[in-house]
This record gives sequence, C-alpha cells and structure tokens, in this order.
Amino acid sequence: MSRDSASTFIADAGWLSPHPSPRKPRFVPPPGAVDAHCHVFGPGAVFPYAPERKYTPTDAPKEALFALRDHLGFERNVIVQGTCHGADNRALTDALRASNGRARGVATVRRDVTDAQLTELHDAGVRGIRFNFVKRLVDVTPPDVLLELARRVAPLGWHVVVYFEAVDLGDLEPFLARLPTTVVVDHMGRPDVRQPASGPAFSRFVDMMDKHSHVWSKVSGAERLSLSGAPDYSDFVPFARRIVESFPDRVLWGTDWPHPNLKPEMPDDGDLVDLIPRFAPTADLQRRLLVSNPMRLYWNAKAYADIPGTTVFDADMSRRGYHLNMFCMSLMKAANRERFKANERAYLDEWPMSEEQKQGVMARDYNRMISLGGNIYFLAKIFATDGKSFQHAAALMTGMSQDDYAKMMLSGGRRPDADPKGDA
Ligand code: 0GY
Repeated sequence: MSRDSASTFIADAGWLSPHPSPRKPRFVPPPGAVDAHCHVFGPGAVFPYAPERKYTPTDAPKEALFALRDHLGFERNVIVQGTCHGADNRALTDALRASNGRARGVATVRRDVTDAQLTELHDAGVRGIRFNFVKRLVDVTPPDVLLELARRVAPLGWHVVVYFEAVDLGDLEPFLARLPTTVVVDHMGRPDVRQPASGPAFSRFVDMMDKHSHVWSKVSGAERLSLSGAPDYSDFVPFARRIVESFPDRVLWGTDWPHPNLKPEMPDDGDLVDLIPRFAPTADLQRRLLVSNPMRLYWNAKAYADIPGTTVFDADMSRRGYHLNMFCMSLMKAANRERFKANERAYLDEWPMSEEQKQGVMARDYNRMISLGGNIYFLAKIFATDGKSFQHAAALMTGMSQDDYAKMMLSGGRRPDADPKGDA
C-alpha cells in the first residue's frame, strides 16, 4: 500500500487506470438502460481513501463516470461503494446527488450507523448495502453483525449486495438464505470459467438461485473472469447466458468501471457492452436485464405510482417519512408546540429526520415534505401550529394565493389553466 499525506494519495505501483477512450458500442442499449455496477473513487483530495483500505486506486470521479454512461448509451448508473472508501460514503453520495436522480447507490455501513444516517443515505439515493467476503479486499465482518445490518435496512426497502469467491458459496449459502432482503450477487459469484457452464461447480450456483427466489445475480465481470480475454470473452458468455435465460427477472448488468485491481490490461468498455446481446439474445431479455429489473430494484418502479402530479403514500413512503410524521404528531402537545416555536432548528434536531426533511419543514415547503414521505394528515399539525388553515396550505402547494385558491374551489375546483376536457 502506498504512503500518503492528509490529502495526497499515490496509486499502488502498477495500478491501471480505465481505458481512456472506449469505442462506441455497436449494440444500442434499450431506452432507459442502467449500468448497475460501477464505482466512483475520490478524488482523494476531496474524498480521502479509507485508512483501512487494501489498495489505493487512481481517482475515478463522477464526471468521468457520467461521461462514460452517455458515451455507451446508458441512462442511469448504480454506483457501488468501493472498498477503498471503507464505510465513508461521501464520494458515493456526492455522485448520487450530482446525478439528477439518474444514479442510485449501494453503500457500506458499519454496526454503529444511526437511523438518521440511514435516512440521509436513502435521501441521497442509496438503496442497498454491500457485504464483501473477498479477503483480498476487506477484513470480513462477522455474519451476525451483517444479519443485524440487513434487518435494519430491510424496513427502508433496501437490499443487500454480496461479493464472494465461488469456493465460498457452500459456506455462505445458509447465511444468504437467512437474509431478510433481496440479495444481489456480484459477478455470478466469480465462477471458474475453465470449467463448463453446465458443469457441477456452476450448477451449484444456479441451484442456489433456483432454491432461493430472493437471490439475484449480476452477469457482469467478463473482464475479470475470462481467461480467453478481450474483445470476445467467449469463455464468459455461456455462464452469463445460463443465468440470464434461467432467471430473466433476477439479473442485472454493469460495466464495473473503473475496473479496480484489474491486470494486466484494462478492457475497452465498448467491448463489454457489445457482449450483452450474446448472453441476452432477445430484445425482451435485454429490456429486462438493462431496464425493468434495475428500475424495479433501485427506482422503485411501480405501475400504480405513475400518476402525474400525485405522490402515492404507500408503505415505502410511510417508512421514509416515519420520523417526519412523528415529529408532526408531537405538535399535538402544547408544550412541544411552544418548544418548536421557540427554536425550530433545535426542536427538529431532536428527531432522526434527514436534513432535507428538516429544511422542508423550516421552509414550510409542503410539496417537498410530501415527496420525502410526509403525509398531509400529519403535516396539517405544522400549519395548525402556525395558526393557518388547510386552505392556506393547499394554496401554497398549488402556487396560488389563498384568495384565488378559495375562488377556484367555490367555482368548481378547476384551475383556469386546467385541461379543457376536464381530465387534468
Ligand atoms: C468490483 C471488484 C473488485 C473490487 C471491488 O470494492 C472493491 O474494491 O469491488 C475486485 O477487486 O474484484 O466489483 O469492483
């Protein structure tokens, strides 16, 4: 490992940077395609690498990742916390926040993570945590601690991403079976591609997925697992194809950019994209692999929630807004209202709410609060505390004056600019 000062890091000797100019792939991903396994590293001067890391990479900042996304024809990223950042998720959340909703994250958290920190990660776009069992990358955390963490993130609707070597599958299967969330296995559990994809070793992995319907797999890692190599990676293809065809609704794909620890050469990411139709040969399989599966897992894509102008308050929103709504309920007591009015910030800081939720309350931005899980029946306690009416809040939310809002409601409840057919 290299030595470093407070903010200057020197990459490990022989460390390879990602391909500087990947070619444009021939395969055009379907609209809305997601690169569901990639990383951001640093920059170390802004987001220092973790003291406990097992390697020091070259910086791989968010701008370069987003440029690659556009170049390859993808719309979204799932950024997975790299082990070189330990459980410091700042580089990850910075990238998520800069993505305009086009990236979700998988974080690393330790046992001492607080509920407020988990809410903060959720608001930044984190939807899972990663358990790493690859000994060259981490000091492995005991399974009982991991199980406890999985139980804590399950109510947020998150899942667990696991990375392990094929030889460890037998030992890990009972643990994977007990996890209370969806489990996503990185790189198909790293099969030995010298053996046949239909052989006993890989069949063990397939059987495990067959038996446990909460287990998904990323069919990524061609550049790591293949011995036949670029640009065809022909020994990798049958493994990925067997998984995609057996479990079309439980597969994800990612570039793995910037390909940490890869030697002796970096892949051209365009070659990796061109592999996709070889293991997902139909348009339907490609759409599930690249769009509908990752959208379901990371963007909570639900047909029933797709109602323009409406936030559906479902179980996920209820979990998300739990502390915000409980804060609102606390305003039922006169003593609490007085303390809130005396110092809003200090009172809000008593609640494990996200910073965004607190800002929403202080700005009396009801639309923002609703988008962060606030329920209008609870939020009503805030405007009641302010001595205001429901009509006042509704006017605020529609961007109208209270007078105009009242007139509109009295004359039938339609905005003057509403759709003339009356269905807007
Ligand atoms: C990968 C694979 C590797 C590294 C990491 O977080 C990491 O450091 O995941 C690896 O070295 O095999 O998926 O990025």
